[in-house]
Amino acid sequence: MRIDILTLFPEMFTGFLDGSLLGEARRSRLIDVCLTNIRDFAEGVHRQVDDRPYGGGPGMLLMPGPVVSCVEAVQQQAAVPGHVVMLTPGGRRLDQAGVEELARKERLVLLCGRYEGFDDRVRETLSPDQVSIGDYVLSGGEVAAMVIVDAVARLLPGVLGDEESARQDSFSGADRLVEGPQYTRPREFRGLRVPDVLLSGDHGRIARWRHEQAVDATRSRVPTNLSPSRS
Ligand code: 6GU
Repeated sequence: MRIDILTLFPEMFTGFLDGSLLGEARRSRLIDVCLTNIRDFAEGVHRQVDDRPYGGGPGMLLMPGPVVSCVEAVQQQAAVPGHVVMLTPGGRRLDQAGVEELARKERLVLLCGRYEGFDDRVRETLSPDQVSIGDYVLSGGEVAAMVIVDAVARLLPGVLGDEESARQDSFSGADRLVEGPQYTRPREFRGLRVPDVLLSGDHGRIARWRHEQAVDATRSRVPTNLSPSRS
């Protein structure tokens, strides 16, 4: 997969992209991440990318010219056009099903905003997939883009090494359950013992116990929606 990240702050991504899972995936050519600075597409001596909102109001907006030119130039850099994702708190809220959908794309173009947001003609011109990572406000789309890259990358074949671990993750599979508790050595820690069933060697019983624990964990964390069915 190729992922283009369009941002005014490409340096924010350097440590993140070199990190263990992503760094390894990039070195193995499983994922190609390309950073482009939106400011490179600004005009004039001042390379201006933002301006005050018409009608008044706080802060600055990203101007449509540099943003749209940047997306168009980046789209020309590869044979296949990318699925354009605009990171904005007003977008559709990302969940694991949404991540799986993005992971099926051959190419993603992640458009990071700063300041108070984008001039709306960016949306009108590009018809991007508008995505939010949750109902809170970040100072820019960069951290949200990192969240998407991380969550998408670990679903790509070969990135995790163990394909089963992605399938067993919380929110994965048809039932979308969170994972229940897990334990490693020692068998007893400060008086807390590992549940006997996990030491029983009875794989059927262990699987049933884990499913019950996942259902309980899902029920106790979700306020009203998403009521998992017991089976
Ligand atoms: Cl994608 N951008 C910003 N600025 N804030 C957010 C967000 C995105 N998702 C949640 N909050």
